[in-house]
Amino acid sequence: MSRLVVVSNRVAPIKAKASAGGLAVAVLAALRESGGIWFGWSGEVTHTATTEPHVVKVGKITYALADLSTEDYNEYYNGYANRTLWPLFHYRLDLTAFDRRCFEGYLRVNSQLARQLAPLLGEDDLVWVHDYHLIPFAEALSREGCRMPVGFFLHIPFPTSEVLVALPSHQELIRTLFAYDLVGFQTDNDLIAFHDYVVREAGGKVGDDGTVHAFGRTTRAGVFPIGIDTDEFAALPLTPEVQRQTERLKASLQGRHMVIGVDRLDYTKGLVERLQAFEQMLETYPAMRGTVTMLQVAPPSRGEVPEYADIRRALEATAGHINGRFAEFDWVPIRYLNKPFSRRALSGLLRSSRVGLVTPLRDGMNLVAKEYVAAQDGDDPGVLVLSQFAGAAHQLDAALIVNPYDMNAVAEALHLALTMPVEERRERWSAMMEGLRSDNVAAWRNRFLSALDADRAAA
Ligand code: GDG
Repeated sequence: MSRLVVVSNRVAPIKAKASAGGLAVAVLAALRESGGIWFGWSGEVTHTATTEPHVVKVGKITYALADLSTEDYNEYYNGYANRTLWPLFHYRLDLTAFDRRCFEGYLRVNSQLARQLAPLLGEDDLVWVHDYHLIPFAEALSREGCRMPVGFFLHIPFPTSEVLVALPSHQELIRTLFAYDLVGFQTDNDLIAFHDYVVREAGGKVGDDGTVHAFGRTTRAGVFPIGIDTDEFAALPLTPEVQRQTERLKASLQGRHMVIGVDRLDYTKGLVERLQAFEQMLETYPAMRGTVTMLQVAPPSRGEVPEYADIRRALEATAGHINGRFAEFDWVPIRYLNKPFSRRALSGLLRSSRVGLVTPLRDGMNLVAKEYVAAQDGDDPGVLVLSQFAGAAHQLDAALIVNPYDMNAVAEALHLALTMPVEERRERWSAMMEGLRSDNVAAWRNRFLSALDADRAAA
């Protein structure tokens, strides 16, 4: 069997797993099963970048970690990845900054990283590259003479052509996707947007068999919605420590229902709009005041990017305003926690909540939506209220699907969720849980890797 080599910008912390993002959670689950190499940035910023990665073996996984220089970090990571591609791919043209120097830094770091990985690779390996930081990675690997199959998975949305063409040098960037043997997206919409770009902007062709031709090259593209480790997540709440925490939480709620939101503190997650919808619900339904508490967990993220400081301030102001308006001496409507929790603690919080409110303005998939469902008690499950703009809405259609920009609609859905009879809650939950069990993270990994290996298997 081929060895799996995963490449991603950040590699999950080797010991502490406190606040891994969605990609790291999924990749770790995928690698734990088969073992292999996980290569990426160590998270360290040093005076000069490494020329050889540090290698650490933990169980079945070999971690190969490269350091970045300050210049690399500013141009490749904070600059092009987080201030250009992230906002643009999430349809936030208003927040998209473009700087040619950062684009060059992005290409340079991709080449630098490929040069460090190449000596560790063998021709039987399967290389799986993840996410928008590393779009040009396969092209850089082929310049190093690597010829094994290389696949790419985009965790975030692929924007429509009209948005993508606002990116200077968009052709130069998208052309590099064609150096992969397989390109995977989260949803049909993303694949359609990619095909549309190929045909209308690159003058290319889309074949019936998943092949895509443009820029004088051919690749294959498909949809591979990411899953979670459903059974593992469902079993997490059973530890005594989490049970104690749940008891404390229950005591503090004094019989009130809880609505929960869990998100990295990011402007794509619709946090301000969500709190405003909660406020709207309290305004429209005065009887709900004092009977429900909203808990928003929002660990800080990308703090050095100015737009993230802005969203943090806006969220604090909104939570403060709503609490000031509605709080009583014995009830506060919003509990806002700006810190990370352990996965176990998080699953206990999700399980204790009558409503999971997951309302991103745009999201590749959104694993929290899936984790919320997996964490529920099947006899008395909570209700998921889910944005139509999360990739997860394509699969979790038994959730209450909402438009996160429509504050009144979200407020109505919240009220419906809080008053939904148990039979309906059970029905919706069972339908979603079935899908989450079959389309779990192992299925995602296996489907992607067998598609990537298909040519070699057929030879
Ligand atoms: C990207 C895409 C796509 C959150 N707070 C804590 C914590 N988390 C965990 C959640 C979940 C993960 O982080 C977040 O995943 P999401 O999918 O919700 O969002 P992104 O980080 O934006 O992920 C996204 C994903 O990649 C995978 O393809 O779904 O669309 O944007 O697992 O539980 N974990 C811990 N403490 C926290 O406080 N331990």
